[in-house]
Amino acid sequence: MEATTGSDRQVWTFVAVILSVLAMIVASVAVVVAFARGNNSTDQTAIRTVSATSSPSDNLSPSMNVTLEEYTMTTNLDAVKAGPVKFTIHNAGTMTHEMVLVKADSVAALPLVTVAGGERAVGDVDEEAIPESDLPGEASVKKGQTVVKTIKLAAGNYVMICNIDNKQPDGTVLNHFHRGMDATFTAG
Ligand SMILES: [Cu+2]
Repeated sequence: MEATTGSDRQVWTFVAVILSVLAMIVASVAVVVAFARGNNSTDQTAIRTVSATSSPSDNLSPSMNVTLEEYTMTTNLDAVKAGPVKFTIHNAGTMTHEMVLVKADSVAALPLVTVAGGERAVGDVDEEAIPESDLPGEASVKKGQTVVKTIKLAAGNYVMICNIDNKQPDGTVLNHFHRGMDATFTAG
């Protein structure tokens, strides 16, 4: 009996040691978490202070990435800084695409070709009906290629389109803008 009691005591001492070690681990984790939270809130305060003292356009990027493919146009940003903007335009598709910049409020505001028989098919964007001053720049990009081009942009809303026509074997025209190759952004 006494031997058993002694053994029990040893077991309880062991359990007590394990519990204290666990308690210390839990306490350490709590301290680390509290410290991390504290750091985080300090960072957020710092960011808020910076934003409050700078104008919105100071935070805008002077460069933008554009990806072209059948039949989408995607940008990595919704807004850029007005002035010279460096466009890095990658064609991830299997045919030639273009990026034509138009200073316009929306895709719906673009003039469309309504008369058949001209240079462009009905429903294409009528680039010839857009004033030169609202066409700041464009770039043609072959499949798999990347073109880097800096284009000067006044502040305002912009639409980029690929207005390429591909004549199909049946004689109809496939226009890339029709198929959804457009994107919008602002320069500020
Ligand atoms: Cu295209």
